[in-house]
Amino acid sequence: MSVNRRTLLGSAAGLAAGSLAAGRASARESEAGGSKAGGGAPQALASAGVITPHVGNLPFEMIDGVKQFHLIAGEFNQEFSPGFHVRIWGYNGSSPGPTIEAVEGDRVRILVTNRLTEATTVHWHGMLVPSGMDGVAGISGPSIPPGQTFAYEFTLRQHGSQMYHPHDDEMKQLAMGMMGMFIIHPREPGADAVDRDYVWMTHAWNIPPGTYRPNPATMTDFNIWTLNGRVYPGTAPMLAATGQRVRIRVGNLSMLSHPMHLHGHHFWISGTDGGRIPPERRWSAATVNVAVGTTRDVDFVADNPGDWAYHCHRSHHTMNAMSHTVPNLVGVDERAAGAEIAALVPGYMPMGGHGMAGMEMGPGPVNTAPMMAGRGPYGPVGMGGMFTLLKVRDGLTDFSRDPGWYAPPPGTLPRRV
Ligand SMILES: [Cu+2]
Repeated sequence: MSVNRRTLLGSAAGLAAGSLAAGRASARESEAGGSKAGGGAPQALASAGVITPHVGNLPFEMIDGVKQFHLIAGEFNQEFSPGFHVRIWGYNGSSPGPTIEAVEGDRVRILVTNRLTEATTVHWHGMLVPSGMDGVAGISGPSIPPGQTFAYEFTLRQHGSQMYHPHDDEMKQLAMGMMGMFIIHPREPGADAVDRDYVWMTHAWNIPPGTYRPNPATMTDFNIWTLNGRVYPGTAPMLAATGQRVRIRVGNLSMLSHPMHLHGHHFWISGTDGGRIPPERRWSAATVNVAVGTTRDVDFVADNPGDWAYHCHRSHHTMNAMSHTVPNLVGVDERAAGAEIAALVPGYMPMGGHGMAGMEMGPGPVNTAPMMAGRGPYGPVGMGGMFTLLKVRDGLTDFSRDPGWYAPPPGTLPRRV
């Protein structure tokens, strides 16, 4: 269990690359709530590489000293939260696509198979690649026609949290979900190594309730806000044992910025798409704005046991499909009218005039996510969208399952006076 990332990544070339990749994939799947977790090995690996909840990391093969990855662009169904399915585009069956993870100095080859009905490219966002490998349609090099596979190949001259996305029919392809993270570890992480290294991609979608495909023509009117292609309460919690060093990396290729806020801890803003920030230039905060087209890494010690919210601080971004075209009813007593309407429309509930946070959504259109949902030990959570939890527990060793709700010690709950 004391294998550190440097030892592990350093020895990666000497291992059967496929088995390492497979081990990592199963560690990620167990993190995402999947069932493929094995015995102890994935545990060790989980603390060595990045963890991309719900999505996992892309396996690679070592071929003549080159790490070879394979991205497959295509259309598929994805469950954003229980019962809410969307028809979107992405890579290898998910949006965001699986995280590509490598080490500064690696030679990488990324095969890209295009199973879309239109041409695509991959742009390596924030990465120092030769001009011809930059993936801008019409300029850098050829686009990939439908049905064909092209190889991008370059040497990683940098470290940091970078991204990948198409630069061909970009507005539609990004809106449909084509994006992923490309994490490059420093060759010598030194004191910068962490125990738990989480990766999230934010995204904004316009999926009117009752429909299945995002509308890529939307400019500002989004109604679904995802973390790794999931909305709360469908998002997995992040886990840490008390005292562990944790990193959270966030990439944003949506059309709005997301101020990501962590409860119970201060963090150091420790990296951008320009790479890791030297320690003397880091900055302490509890919120970091992840602007459009950027990434941010934050590092902290999980020294405060509990269940801590982690969310975008734009409050509409922690809601699911909102009825935001209804009149403003704040201050209106609509209960009498609501009772009359409910007699005609079973399940109708007046909303807007009184607090919405306790409401459980009644029957509505098929295929959408309730505006606010989730239930905790003290009642309704009233959240959706870009919201999840950091669960910090003393002596946590099993990271393959949710440890349940935190039990606050006596004297640490608000009391009635
Ligand atoms: Cu946001």
